Amino acid sequence: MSDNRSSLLEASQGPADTESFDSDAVRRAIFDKLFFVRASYPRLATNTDYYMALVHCVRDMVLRRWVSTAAAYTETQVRTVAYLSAEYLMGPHLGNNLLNLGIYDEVRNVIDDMGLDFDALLAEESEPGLGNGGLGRLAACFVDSLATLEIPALAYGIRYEFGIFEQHIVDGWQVERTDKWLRFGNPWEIARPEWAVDIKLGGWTEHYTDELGRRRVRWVPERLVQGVPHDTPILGYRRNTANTLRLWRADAPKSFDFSVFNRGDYYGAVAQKVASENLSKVLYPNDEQEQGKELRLQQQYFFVSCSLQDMLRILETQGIPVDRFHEKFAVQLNDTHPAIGVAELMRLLVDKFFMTWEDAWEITRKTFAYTNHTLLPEALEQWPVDLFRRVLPRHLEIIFEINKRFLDELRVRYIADDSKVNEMSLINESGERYVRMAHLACVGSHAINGVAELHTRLLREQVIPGFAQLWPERLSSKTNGVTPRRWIALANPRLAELMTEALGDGWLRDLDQLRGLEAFAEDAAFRDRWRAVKQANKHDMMTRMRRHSAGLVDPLSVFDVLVKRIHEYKRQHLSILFVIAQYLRMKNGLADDLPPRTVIYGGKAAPGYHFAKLIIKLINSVGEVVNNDPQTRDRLRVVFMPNFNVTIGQQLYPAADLSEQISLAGKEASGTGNMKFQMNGALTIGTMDGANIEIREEVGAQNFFDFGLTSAAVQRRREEGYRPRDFYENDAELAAVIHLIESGLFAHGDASLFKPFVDQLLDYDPYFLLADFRSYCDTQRHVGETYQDTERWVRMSILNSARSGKFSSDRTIAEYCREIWDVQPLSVDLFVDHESLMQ
Ligand code: NBG
Repeated sequence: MSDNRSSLLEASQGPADTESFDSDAVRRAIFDKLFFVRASYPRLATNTDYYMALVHCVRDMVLRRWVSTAAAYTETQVRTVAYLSAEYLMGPHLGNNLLNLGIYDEVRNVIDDMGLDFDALLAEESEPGLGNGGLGRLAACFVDSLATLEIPALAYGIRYEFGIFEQHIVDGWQVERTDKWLRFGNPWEIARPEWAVDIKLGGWTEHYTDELGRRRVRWVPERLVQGVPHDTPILGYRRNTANTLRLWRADAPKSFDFSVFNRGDYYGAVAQKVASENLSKVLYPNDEQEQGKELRLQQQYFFVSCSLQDMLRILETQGIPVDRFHEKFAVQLNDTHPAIGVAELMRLLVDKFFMTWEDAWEITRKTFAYTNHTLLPEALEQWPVDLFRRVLPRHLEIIFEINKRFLDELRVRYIADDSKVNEMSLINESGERYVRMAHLACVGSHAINGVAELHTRLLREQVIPGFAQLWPERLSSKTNGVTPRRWIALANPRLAELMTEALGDGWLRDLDQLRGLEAFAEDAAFRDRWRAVKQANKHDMMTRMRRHSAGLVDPLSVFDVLVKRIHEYKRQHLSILFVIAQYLRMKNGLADDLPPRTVIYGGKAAPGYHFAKLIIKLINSVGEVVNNDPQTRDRLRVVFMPNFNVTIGQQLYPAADLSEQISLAGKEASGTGNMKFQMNGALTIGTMDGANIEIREEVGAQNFFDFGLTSAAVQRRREEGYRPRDFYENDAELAAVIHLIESGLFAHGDASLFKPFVDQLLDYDPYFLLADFRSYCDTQRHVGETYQDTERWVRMSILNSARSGKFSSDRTIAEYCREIWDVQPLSVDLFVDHESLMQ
């Protein structure tokens, strides 16, 4: 064996964990990869080359676990979770894999010793932004926890060629640029063309009687598309388990008819191929809003059908009969995007496997479970019946049949109550007819869940009351969580080290152990160290921000952070109203002796959401005035961090003193950023919305700054008739803030720019900013006073982290496993050598 082979094998098999880490072998392996993968050598190598070389070494180590896991699952035929999600916001893989392998510091040292900049290599990775926001990031945290808890799982989705757009800020406005995350190739994935599947689209159906006299349906499609799986390993933390993230790329069909070429229609044939590839071309950049675009329905059907066909292939490989589908797979629908799966599984079982409708329906219902992620009515997916028929003619028939049977059940149950039938029908018949995807998901699932307690209650009472009444036992709450591996250990190594020093490292897999920090909150020396960590993180952030914003930010100021998608219901504009109020106070010499503040915003607006884009412009415009005013700039700063994503989140959460979670109560299903801040020791100013309520419950009211109307109060106000102008007329400070915006001060004298903004607030204000303004400002001032008392603040900060155990996604996933999926962990043995698998 050549030297090269042996060092590669050593590196891929040797450093199974920290104890056996062999620095020399890893260094040699990196040089080998530089040579054999990048065709380069040290004098020529760029950071990209070194990054790729390192990734290939790490990949080898992960692959060994991946193949061992696949072997364990195949041999044991174990029950498996199939998570269906149109979005995964994974964040960069390299650091996370090093952490999970337990060799992060060791590899950093090797790279340092080579005279390279480890952080610069990590920064080479462009993150796969295959999601919009909370929903996609939740899916990423879930796959991390599934692997760490050693749960057999397959995560299915779409391999978008272009993920969420890159946000640039030009003259204060958001400008979108395409995200070319695949530009340099993706070393983490392995394509599996041998498992490609064909997908039908469009066309018509034919009903006929087969040779045995049975009624059958044939779907004659207008076109075919091929789905090619691209697999990425998802390693558990210090585990041998490496699950699979299987993303489908659309391509021309296997049976692509090249005869068109011969007929001379070369362009026609190529156009067909391009049309196929379009299906996985780009992620729709809207969170919480449905656009009803045909291509989007095609995307959803594409990945769901690919995934279900893939599961059928796995059944066949393992010799499991189709009628045990629901025993092999627990399929989770992440929101309604994959809800078409209910009709697709019915189609496969009835039309392809010739099952009776009743048998197929039983299997389908036992297979699926559905998570709802939103209370916003405009985000509940509905497809016009005509469009649906055009894309999925057979599925429309199946949905009509499901509906007919379902409505008949309702008619028997609720005699003489037609309202029930209209309310719960899968078809909205109130005007143009629509297919209601949430209802399809509810009817086709054995379990339905919300993502926080309040959200689930509002679902029960307001969104799907009929279903909740009909099947109360099916609806439950599974409060969201986030992975402490990425969001503490990787993002905040200083804090992680302090935690581990105090408690040992068990907290990484059992976050409740952070409770042990409570005792340290009373230890002055520990508090000093805790504070020093936060200061160091803020200092790092300051250095980074200097690149994005004019001037210097004071790391001793309160870092007040509001990062999430820009949306009216999330009320970034409420926060900016307070900033303007503070500015006015300072200008009028009324300023209290509150500590200096740096208010940091980040988040993307959907490209077609004009009001959200205007909010970004307002933030930047206020920043321009405040940051350049010598009278205020040392005490108040406004920074908008462009292109907020997972990578930037990892830098920001650890540097925050204050976490802003200020949605209108009753609108934010859960929130997950709120949890990341809490774990990293930020205090929260928040409304009684989503998981904020549960965070406050955990940390105690005295360690949480709550404000604003409750969801019940909002509802009451709405019923009474809300008049925002009353608040404006009765609050001089609020009126002054509004006037200042109206004056054109923030628009270089142009009074028209923010007029739509002011008009909306005064006469409509659908998100009750004016109603909550007073309470918010007063609470913000209370935050400032509290911050002055450093010892108290630090104590509160420690208690916040200490009591964040509930919000680990490990807890969430354990609940899904127990109460919805009925799956057990399977620990994986590492195979010793390849030969053992070859027999
Ligand atoms: C979002 C909610 C958040 C929630 C995440 C994850 C969508 C459609 N919904 O409040 O707005 O935390 O889902 O559950 O993105």
